[in-house]
Parts: sequence; C-alpha cells; structure tokens
Amino acid sequence: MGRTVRIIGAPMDYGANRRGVDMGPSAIRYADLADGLEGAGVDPVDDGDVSMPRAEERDPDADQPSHGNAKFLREVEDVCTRVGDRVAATLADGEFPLVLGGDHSVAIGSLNGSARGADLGAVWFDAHADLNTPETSPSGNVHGMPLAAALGRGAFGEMAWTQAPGLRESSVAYVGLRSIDDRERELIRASEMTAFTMSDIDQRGVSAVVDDALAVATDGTDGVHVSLDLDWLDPKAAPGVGTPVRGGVTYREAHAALEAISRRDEADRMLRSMDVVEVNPILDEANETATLAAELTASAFGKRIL
Ligand code: 4U7
Ligand code: MN
Ligand code: MN
Ligand code: MN
Repeated sequence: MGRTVRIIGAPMDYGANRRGVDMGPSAIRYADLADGLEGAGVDPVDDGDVSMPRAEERDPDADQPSHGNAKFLREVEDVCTRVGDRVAATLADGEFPLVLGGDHSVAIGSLNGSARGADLGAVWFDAHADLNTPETSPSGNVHGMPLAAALGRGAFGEMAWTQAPGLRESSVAYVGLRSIDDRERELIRASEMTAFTMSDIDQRGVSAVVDDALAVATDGTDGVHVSLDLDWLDPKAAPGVGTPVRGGVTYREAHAALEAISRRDEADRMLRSMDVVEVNPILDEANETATLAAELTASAFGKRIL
C-alpha cells in the first residue's frame, strides 16, 4: 500500500453561525470516505474526532475587548490547538493528515500544524477569501478569518495558535473566489497572494487555473496544504453548506480540479496536508454534499474513473 492517510475529525461549529456543520465529519465518513481513499490507492486510518468544549460553557461574547467581535474565540483556540498538534504529530509519523470539518476555522489548526518546521504553500478552494480579522469581520464568525490568522494578521490574542510558522503570503493561491468583502479586497490587492476568481476559471478552464495555483504554492516550499471549502462549488452541486454563493464550479469542474492536484502530486509528492470543511448535513439533500466531499478527496489522492 502507498501512503497512510490519517483522518482527523474536527466537528467544530464555533466558527460559524449555523448549527449542523459539527456533523460534517460523521456525514463525510458515512459517505464512504475510507472506501474512496482505498480506491485511490492510499491506506486510510481513522484517528477519530478531536474533542470539543462543552456546549453548556458557550458564551459567544466571553472574549476580551482586544479580540474585537470574534465569536467563541476561546473555543476556537482550544479546538485549533488540538487540531494543530494532531496534524504535526501525524506528519512527524510520516503520515498524511486529512482534517474533516467542521467549519473553516479548523484550518487555522491544520495550517499551523502543517507549517511547523516546514515551508508551506496553500491552495484555497473557496467562494470566500477568509481573510477577515476580528477588526474587519462583518459577522464576527471566525470561519471567515482562518487565512488572516494563519498569515499572522489581526489581533487574535496569543499568536502561537494562529500564525502558521512556515506559511508565507507569496505561497498562497486562491481558486474560485466570488464573494469578497470590501476590506478583504483591499488586503488581497495589497498582498503578495495570488487570487484566481471564478472569472479566471470561466476564461481559462479549471485545470489550467489549478496548475497555476499549484505552481505558486510549490515554488520554494516543502509541500502544499489544500483547503477545500465545499461552498467553492455551485450550490446546485453542493447544497449542504452554511454560506452558499451562486456561480460556483460544477460537479465536473470540481473533479477536474482535484484530479489536477493528484496528477501534480504523482509527479513530485507535493501534497502535504488537506482539510475538507463546511459540509452541513442539516442543510443538505440526502447527504449529497458529504458524498461529493468524499469523492473529491479521493480524486485528490488519484482515484480515476478507469
Ligand atoms: B467560509 C463573510 F461577511 N466574509 O466574514 C464573513 F460574507 O469559511 C463570509 O468561507 C465568510 O465559509 C464565509 O462572515 C466563511 C461574510
Ligand atoms: Mn471558507
Ligand atoms: Mn466559503
Ligand atoms: Mn461557509
């Protein structure tokens, strides 16, 4: 067998304003993720879920004034610290960490853990830029902030759990953006990040755009983190997400994108870590979105039709 892929469940919903996304890991497992990974030629091992702070202790506004309007920041810190430690330990064991969200705030943990002692690139498949800070966020939801946190922007209190040590702006590429807040737009323009929008995909095709994103994320790095927010897809293909945005990629385009990743990975093993986030079974239709999440993950590891 090839690589061992360690599945780390992170049933987080503290970073989003909708309940239900905490059931994402169960739904993706139920959609035969492990079988799909075996079909891709890797060896899946389930690490179980990281523990969540108790619901009874929830108080969205229990944070310091310096944390701005970020909701449940202490709970998010707790969970992301555990996710980061598990991701780092998995890599230290020579295995591949696959984090199942949960809302996208878990990516703070994935990036932090994956970028310890390594220069990391990142490809961000998302309708949204996730570059808000506690100061700029219109919603206060931390799932709109993970990239800012990982890049060391914004006042999140203690930086050790947020800033991903080996992640530089110039090694980050977005794919498929179509819903960006005004402040995020300014930040992206002033940054060294590379941003491919849905218009780029319209004009050039998804495979070429993903190849370019990978060129950015592999340049001078030790490996790439792929972050897959299911709201990257059009809501027709992925209805079970909390923040759907019309005009996303189709079912076929999504498969083509993740297959482009596996082709590149076959050539130089650049894929280092991955998270699959924002699946909300309560808002889904017959587990369609979780099933797609499982299929796309298998595609990233090289599962083919024939
Ligand atoms: B997701 C938003 F204002 N930008 O910050 C915000 F539009 O992880 C949405 O990409 C964030 O799903 C979406 O709340 C976060 C909003
Ligand atoms: Mn996101
Ligand atoms: Mn999103
Ligand atoms: Mn979302």
